[in-house]
Amino acid sequence: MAEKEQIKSIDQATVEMIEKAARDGARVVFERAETVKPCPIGAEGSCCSICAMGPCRLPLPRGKEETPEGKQKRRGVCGATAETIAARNFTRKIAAGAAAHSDHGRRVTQAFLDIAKGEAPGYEIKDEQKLLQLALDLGIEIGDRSNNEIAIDIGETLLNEFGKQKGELLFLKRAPLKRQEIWRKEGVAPRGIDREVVEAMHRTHMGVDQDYRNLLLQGTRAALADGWGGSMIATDLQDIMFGTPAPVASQINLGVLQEDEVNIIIHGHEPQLAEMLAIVSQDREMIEYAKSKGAKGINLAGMCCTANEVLMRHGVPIAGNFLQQELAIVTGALEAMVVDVQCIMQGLANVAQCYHTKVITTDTRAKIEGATHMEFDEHNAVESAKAIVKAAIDNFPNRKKNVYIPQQKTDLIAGFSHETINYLLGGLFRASYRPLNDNIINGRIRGVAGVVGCNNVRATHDDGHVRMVKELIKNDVLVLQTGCSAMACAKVGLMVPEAAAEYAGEGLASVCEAVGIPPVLHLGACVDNSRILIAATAMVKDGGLGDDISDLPVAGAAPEWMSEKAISIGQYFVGSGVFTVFGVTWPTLGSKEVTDYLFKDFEEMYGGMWAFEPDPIKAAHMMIEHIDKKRKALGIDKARERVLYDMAMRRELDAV
Ligand code: BF8
Repeated sequence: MAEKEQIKSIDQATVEMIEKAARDGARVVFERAETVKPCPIGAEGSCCSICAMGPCRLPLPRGKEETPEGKQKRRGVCGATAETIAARNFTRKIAAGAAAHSDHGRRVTQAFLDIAKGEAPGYEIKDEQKLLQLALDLGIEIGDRSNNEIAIDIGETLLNEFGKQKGELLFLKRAPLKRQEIWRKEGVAPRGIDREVVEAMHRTHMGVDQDYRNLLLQGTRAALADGWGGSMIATDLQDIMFGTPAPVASQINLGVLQEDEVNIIIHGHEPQLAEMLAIVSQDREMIEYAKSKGAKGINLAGMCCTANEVLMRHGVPIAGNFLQQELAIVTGALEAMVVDVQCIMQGLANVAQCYHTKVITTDTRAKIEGATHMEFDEHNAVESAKAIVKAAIDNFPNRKKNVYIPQQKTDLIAGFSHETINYLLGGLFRASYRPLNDNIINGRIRGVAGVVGCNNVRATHDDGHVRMVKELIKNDVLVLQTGCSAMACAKVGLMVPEAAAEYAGEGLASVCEAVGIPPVLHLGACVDNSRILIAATAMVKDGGLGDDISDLPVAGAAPEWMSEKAISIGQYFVGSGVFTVFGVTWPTLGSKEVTDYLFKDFEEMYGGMWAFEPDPIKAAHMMIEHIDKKRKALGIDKARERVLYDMAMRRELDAV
């Protein structure tokens, strides 16, 4: 029977651009995916390529149960079992994901120190309150010292977290006490960020750690070093340098590109360059220069997580998520695609050959053959950014005839940092999570879900995110989002307050309407998943919902994941006590023992566990079931049954 053709995207702008790419002869990811099929053995984690005696491919017997003898024989050349191979591959994914976020965190910390020392003109410390709070958290003296003096101590203390060899990461102390005890008991409290990544790589080298449980222990430790280390450091310092996000309105989708302006997309992850481009692209001198080339102005838009960073802090519009990156070039209206690190497809340079777009790499760690390299230097940020904007403007007259910008763009509200949620819920003078906890306890809000992660071309673009999130909010689950997942839901209009009345269950809608928030909150980029850890901790600390993150009626998901960073994120959520379900594919299916260990035994150890379910509606119901299980354990399941929304309750809500 012929394979059923997968719908490529639920997003009309994406569909139109895929068709245009085909007409223009540009090969994009959607087409490449048709010719390059995933290796089924590698996909389930059963291909070992860590030494030159292999690669050893150990497929599961198809269509029948594996016999004990067959299992004994299913070994690599060195004797490695399918369990060891699956766990090794999984741990390496965590190490790579943790390394990516943490190296991001390191560069941010170095930039922070440069700013504090006055060596990075053009930047400044924007959020003094958060700076002082962080100093208090880290036990750094405030006294009558200047912000820069305090910031130098903070920067040096946090930079030390990367290379630290013993003890525990400082931010672990932010977690609920019970969680810290679990980490110590299980032996997974990270010592230093780099140390855990390096040890994970060492242990997965040929002939080192060959006990899958012990391998996954190190995987958990490296992942926690990401969530409660590298990522959390990145989020905190970015907020201090560039401002803690507050609610901001903007628009999303390829329709934000402008036909008569110089279009520049900033794509990647670290916000230092994007922050400067946001300023420089509004510079009068630059705008005049653009006009001299026949454009009406300069239009900066974002893509992937950099987009989230500059959206959250400046309201810069988003052109699209991961699978739309090449399609932005296909519009024929993009003068420059400026990239730094992570999630940047090499195909960009190839697609750009069909159009006039300049692909500009800016980071010494990430170059692409065929792209123009213009190094961004934080010490000379204004000039570096101006040179990039000027290169884009110079490219405007080179536009060809094949310009078509799809119409689609959607309004959204973003900017929901932990601090903002605290303030919105509790008010300036009594900022707290109390109203959220109360509404969970009384059942108007059933629970909270973090839905995050990528697009994956092996599943219909955006479909998993949108269907899952709609199902969750319909069932009164408040949804927190980051990354490309947030963009998928923003594109269909779930991130405006009016979405509550249209899509949310009655309980959730009533709370959203009273507070004036959308039922789906945008918390930022992927490093900002650390905001979700802090939000969960704040819920525990506010009381009434148990004494650990694993007691909360919460769940996590990445329905369209593709990146190793997503595996690291999932592992640190699980290791922090959160039930987490992934879609599309699962990378340990080649070993039942390893999969059972992650899906079942982990719950005993960490209170959180993994699950895999490609159907987003079924996955949403697994999350709801878990939330209900936690409500029952807390003794608040009855409250939900009694919820009837009479006028008195609505008035009470209005007073929140
Ligand atoms: O860090 S969600 S595709 S852009 S990995 Fe990449 Fe995935 Fe998007 Fe951001 Ni996160």
